[in-house]
This record gives sequence, structure tokens and C-alpha cells, in this order.
Amino acid sequence: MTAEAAETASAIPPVPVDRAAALPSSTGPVEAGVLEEIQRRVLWLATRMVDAANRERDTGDGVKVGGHQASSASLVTVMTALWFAHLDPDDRVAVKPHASPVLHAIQFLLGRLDRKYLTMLRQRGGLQSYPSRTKDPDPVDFSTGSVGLGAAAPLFAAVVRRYVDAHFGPRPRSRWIAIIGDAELDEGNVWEAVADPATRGLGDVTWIVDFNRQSLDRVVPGVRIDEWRRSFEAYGWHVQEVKYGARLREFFTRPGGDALRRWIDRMPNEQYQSLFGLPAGEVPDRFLDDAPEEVRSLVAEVPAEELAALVTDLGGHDLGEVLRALAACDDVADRPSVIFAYTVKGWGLPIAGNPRNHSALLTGEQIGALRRAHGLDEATEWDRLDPASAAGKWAAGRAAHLRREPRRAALDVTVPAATGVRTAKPVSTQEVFGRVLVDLSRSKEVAPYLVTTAPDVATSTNLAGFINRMAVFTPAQRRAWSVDPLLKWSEGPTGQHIELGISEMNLFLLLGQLGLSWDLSEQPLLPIGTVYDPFVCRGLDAFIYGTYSGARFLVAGTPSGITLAPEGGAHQSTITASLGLELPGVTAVEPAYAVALDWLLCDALGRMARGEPGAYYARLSTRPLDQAPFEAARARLGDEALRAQVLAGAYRLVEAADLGPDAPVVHLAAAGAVLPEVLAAAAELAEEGVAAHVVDLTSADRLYAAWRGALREGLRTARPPRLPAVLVDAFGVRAPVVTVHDAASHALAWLGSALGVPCVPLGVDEFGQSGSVRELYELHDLLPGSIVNAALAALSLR
Ligand SMILES: Cc1ncc(C[n+]2csc(CCOP(=O)(O)OP(=O)(O)O)c2C)c(N)n1
Ligand SMILES: [Mg+2]
Repeated sequence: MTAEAAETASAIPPVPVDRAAALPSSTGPVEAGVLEEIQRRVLWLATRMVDAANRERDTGDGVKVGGHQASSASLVTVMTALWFAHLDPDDRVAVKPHASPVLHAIQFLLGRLDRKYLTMLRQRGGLQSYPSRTKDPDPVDFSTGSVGLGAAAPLFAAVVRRYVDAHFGPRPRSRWIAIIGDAELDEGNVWEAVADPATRGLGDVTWIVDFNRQSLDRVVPGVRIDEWRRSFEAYGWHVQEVKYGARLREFFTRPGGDALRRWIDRMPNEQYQSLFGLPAGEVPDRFLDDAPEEVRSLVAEVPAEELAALVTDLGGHDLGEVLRALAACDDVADRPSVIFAYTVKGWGLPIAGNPRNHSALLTGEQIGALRRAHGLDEATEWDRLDPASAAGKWAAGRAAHLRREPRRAALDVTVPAATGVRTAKPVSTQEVFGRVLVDLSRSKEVAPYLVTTAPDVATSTNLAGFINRMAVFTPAQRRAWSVDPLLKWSEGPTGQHIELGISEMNLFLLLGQLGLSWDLSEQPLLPIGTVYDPFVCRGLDAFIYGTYSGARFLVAGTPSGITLAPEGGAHQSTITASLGLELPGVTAVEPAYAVALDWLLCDALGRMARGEPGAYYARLSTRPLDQAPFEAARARLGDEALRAQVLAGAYRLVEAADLGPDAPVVHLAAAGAVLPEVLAAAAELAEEGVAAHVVDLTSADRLYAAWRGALREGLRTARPPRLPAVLVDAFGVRAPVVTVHDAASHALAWLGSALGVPCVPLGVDEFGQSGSVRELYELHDLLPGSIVNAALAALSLR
């Protein structure tokens, strides 16, 4: 909005409260006036923080800083009520991304954030634009930013707590609170989370919807509250509304007050919202447009000025009402609760309720006026509450009450280096994955911490063996009705598999929260999820969310690529290998052979058990592979050296035969299911007089990271970079390279650069279709003949 528009918009005065009234809090009764004073300071600091970032910082690049004064103001009352009255130390809260200034203002007033950060919103090394567990300097329970995920995260954290309590004994009670924008309810993931049976019955969950009826672009059309109420109730939630402030509630008790209430309730958002920007004199006409006679006569005696304040007096800015609703949610212990808190976007600011206020910023003059209105000046504007005042004393008491000890991420267990999986027959990595888990489930030391989850694909991703032994987790014991000799799923509170409906979003959200259980539930776990690799992208945003939040987990994407062959179609995964490579905080592995996978899985779980940060993504296949080539490499290199190379990301599977000093040399480097074709190509090349080494890339991700790390070190120190040892060991001689991958060819194409040689990348760069492995490999040039030709092409490019 323009400065002029902001200037003319009317400010909504804070609701006057009976300052002496006692409000309930978790640390005893508190005078309403004390909380009122605190929330005024929160409003000021949150607003000014955004203002300073925008008006007083020269970034030198012309790119706007931004920030959300209106979205923040909307939640000042709710968040003041939470931190300064409702919360206990073990409660955890997700805060709507655009209210991060409010969270930081509160942390500052509680003494948990240094003063210097208040002028460092959205500045390097300062406060993040949106709450961040990993990057903000003050305590943040849940990262938010991608709307919808912040709503679901505490719900899944509660699922995890229920699991932890059942397995390891009850932790001190936590309430799991999500403060979300009303437009966040448009995100499908919110409803996927609410609908899943795994999230039912969680009485410690409360969502607070900042019901300001505005999104980014517009006033949310119509009146959606009834739809939402019915939806939540259908999913077994308890619904509260905090709709009217004290003045309106008083007015409703007058004769005819019911009619006024009905009139306001039925008014479309658009009409109601339009009252905010109006000069007070125009409010009565707009408000009474089409109103029934009894409403007209009821408000006839109310002066225009007062009417504007009256009809915009909403419960989400009434501290007592908010606390009442929170207490009502505490009383409902058998299901999650949602509070619709009616609020004003931009409450207490001159941009209140303006339809274009989402990114609007107050002008310098408006800030000056606001500063004066809050009784501050330039010398005092960044102060904490006066420690000698009632508000200052109350804040200090709350800070002491909310103090929490840091938690430990490590488990006191040692995961074995290998389970010793046997490999007599051809076997697929997916099958080995299942066997390794069954084996670990027999370990008295490790098994208690293993927890698996899958979105309705547990059996088809080989988790069945684990589940048969460890059972499915349900809060109460369930009777088994069918007796299937192969599928022995008993369900009860000791089960260690959490089954989800088909929602990959939910899978990654749950994995993310399982992976933070060490912090949020004081119990480190070893979480393992499975997903059809083609559907990793369905949950990708939640995958990113979990890893950005610092979660530790392992996910197996299986089966992957076009190698799922007859089963595939448009849904064969080709870009997931690149995702694995590129996702920060995720180590992607794609071994071809059983023992290599065993080592990699045990190593990953061992790192998780030691509390090391990071997630793991294993891209697996259902294609059975002959294990003899690996056994030959094992005999040649020895277990110790081979294991080290497998974990580092690459080893030489086959040494080319010595064809004499003049024979051309080529490297065939490949990952996963395509190794048999690569081995056959190497043999064909040998017959044609070309010496082909075969390198198995067990983790192109780690290999790339090692190479990038070396380059980065080089460019930062202005010294020539040195090839990392893993590349030298696996490739040795300088020779052209062909990369072969059941994934987008791009994912491995960088190897040429890394080795400083010509590279011909083979892979899958089109959508898939059904067919046999042979037919599809032929279609994408992955058969030995094509690999041979690619090798000759690479040699010609020397
Ligand atoms: C997944 C995602 N899509 C889009 C955005 C951009 N965006 C940020 S806030 C917002 C509107 C939010 O409206 P609401 O949730 O009602 O919050 P309010 O600002 O009204 O408090 C949008 C579209 C985002 N942050 N995340
Ligand atoms: Mg909104």
C-alpha cells in the first residue's frame, strides 16, 4: 500500500480491559493490566523490528528487506497470552512464519535474546525472516516458513511423544501448540495430517488459527468458518471459537443484541473487512447496508466513532477470552483442539484490516506517532520492561518458569558395523534392507530405539519382516481379526512400526519429528521410513523441512528408477538421485550390493546413535543382482579397505585386465541396479582391446561433497585444489569416463570435471513407461552395447 493509503487508514485502538481483573496463568493469577502492558510492548517491538530492518539498513543492493508488521500485530494478543500466562516449560509451540518478529520480541522480553538482535531482523547472523530451529540465536521449537508445515509439525511431534511415553515411560507433559494463519488451512498437507488415523486422539495438541480473514493477496472470500468447523469435527477434533471482544459481548446482552450478533455472523468477510479502512463517519452506513430494522435501531444510539471500535472488537485481542479458550482446550483430553481466534490483521497499527496490508510497512512518521503513543522515545524504544515495574517483575517470573535444560542427542548404544548379511544367491538391495532391519531387531542393545514408518507401503518395501517381529504401534492393544501366516501384524502400545495412510507428506513430517525426538521428547530414536522412490517428490517439501530443522532419520526410496520396469509407467523416479545429491543435510547412498548396503545402513544408524546431525536417503531397487563381482572385489581389497571406500562413496569394483601399455583406458562409473550391464560392457571392451575399470559409486553424494569440499578449500585459500583420496583410490589413472545410472544422466555428469577428463553420461532423461528391465534399458541406452559405444565416444573426445 502507498504511504498515503496507510496514512488514511484508521487505527484500531486496543480493547480496553478491566485492568485490575485477575486472569489465570500457569504461574498464578495475573492482573489483566500487566498482560496488557506487556502486549503493548510486544506489539511495539515487533513492529519496530521490521521497521528498523527496512528503514534503517542500507543493504547496498536495492533488494527489499521486507517483513510483516500486519501479520505480526494480528497475533500479539494470542502470543502474549501464551508466553506470559499459559505455557509451561515443556510445552512446544510452532509460530506462523510471518509472526517471527513477535516471537523474537517475546524472547527478548523474557531475557532469552540479546538486545543487539532487535535491529538485525533478516540480517546475516541475525534473526531469520521466519522462525528457525537451526539458525535463530534464541530458542525456536519448530521451524516454519512453508505455510502448512508449521501446523502439522507439532501434531506429529505429539504422535512421537505418545510413542515415546508408551515405550520409555511418560515424559513430563508437553502441550503441542501450532499458531497458524487462516490461509494456511488452504494447504492440503494440513488436511492430510488431520485425516490420518495416526494423529487421532492427541489431547495435548492445540492449533490456534489467526482468523484475520486475510491472506497475502486478498480478503478470504465468503465465510468459511462453518466448513472448517465441520471438517475438524468430522476428524474428531474439539473446536473453540474466540470471536467477540468484551465490548461486543456486553452489547449482545442488551435487548435485541442477538440480532446484532446474527447480523455480524452472517456478514461476508469482504463487507466486514471493508469497515476497517473507512473513515469513522462512513462506518455506520457500510455496516448497516441491508441490515434489518432491529439492528439499525439497536446501534442508532452508538456514535460513529464508537461503532467502528465496537464492531471490530474481536476476541482474538481479548486476553481473557484467549486464555479461557486455551483452558477449555486443556479440559478436553481425548482429542486435539483447534481455536479459531478472530483477529485483526494489523491490529493496533494504522494499517489495520487494510486488504493490502500483508507486506505494508509503516512510514517513519507513523512509527514516530506509534512510539509516542506507546510512551517511548528514541532513548527507551528498545528497552526491556522496567524490572521494577509489575510487568517487568511478571516477565522475570515467567522467564524463570519457562527455563529448560538442553537435551542430549546421543544414545548410549553401539550399532554394529555390519549385520553380516549373507549373499549366496542374487539379491536386491530392497530385500537386503529388510533383512538388515530384521537382524538389527534381534539386537538387545539397538532394537529398542528402532522405529519404522511407511505411508501404506510397508509390505511392498520389505518392512514386513521387521513388523512381524516388532508389531505395529497403536496407543491401545487391538484385537487381530485375521490370521495370515505371512502377515502377522499385531497392534498395540509396544509395537515399533507406525503405519500411515498414503501421504508422503505425512511420512516425511513424521520422520522429521521422530528425528527431533531427542530434543522435543527427551528420547533419541533411530527412525527409519520407507517410500516408493517415485513418490519422494510428493513429500519433498516436508523432507526439506525435516532436514532443515536438523532431524536425524533414514529413509529408503524403493523401488527406484525405471528398474521397477513392468510396475512402472509415468511414475518411475528419475530426478530423485539428483535430489539426494543436492539436499543439504542429507547423505544419499545408492549401493548395488548386499554387503555394501549393510555397511552403509549400519554406519548411518551408528552416526545417528552417536547424535551426529544429518539424515540419510538410500535409493534402492527390487532387481536381484549376482553378488559374485562384489565378493571378488572384497577378496582383492580386503574388508577394511573396501568398507572404508564404500562408506566414502566409491571403490573400484573391477580392475581392467592388463592389455599392454598402448591399450586405451576408460572408466565405467555406475551406481545401483545398472551394474550388471556395466560389467558386461567392461568385458566386451576388453575383447575390443580397451581396458575398462569399473567403479561402483556407492554414494555419489559423498563423492561430490568430497570433491566440492576440496575445490572450495582451494578457492578460499587460493591454492591449487587436491583431488580427494576417495576419487584417487577409486579412479587412479587419468582416463575418460562413462557414467551409467538409472536416474537422470545429469546426476553423475560432473565426474568428468572432477577427474579432468571427457565424460559421457548415460541415464534416463525422459518419462518412463512399462516394460521389462531389458526393454527399458535398451530404450534409454543402458544396455552393454550402448555403454561400449559410450566408452568409445569418450575415448574419441580425449
Ligand atoms: C507454501 C507457501 N506458499 C506461499 C507462501 C507465501 N505466503 C506467505 S504468507 C501467505 C499468506 C498467508 O496468509 P495467512 O496464513 O492468512 O497469514 P496472515 O498473514 O494473514 O497472518 C503466503 C501466500 C509461503 N510462505 N509458503
Ligand atoms: Mg490471514
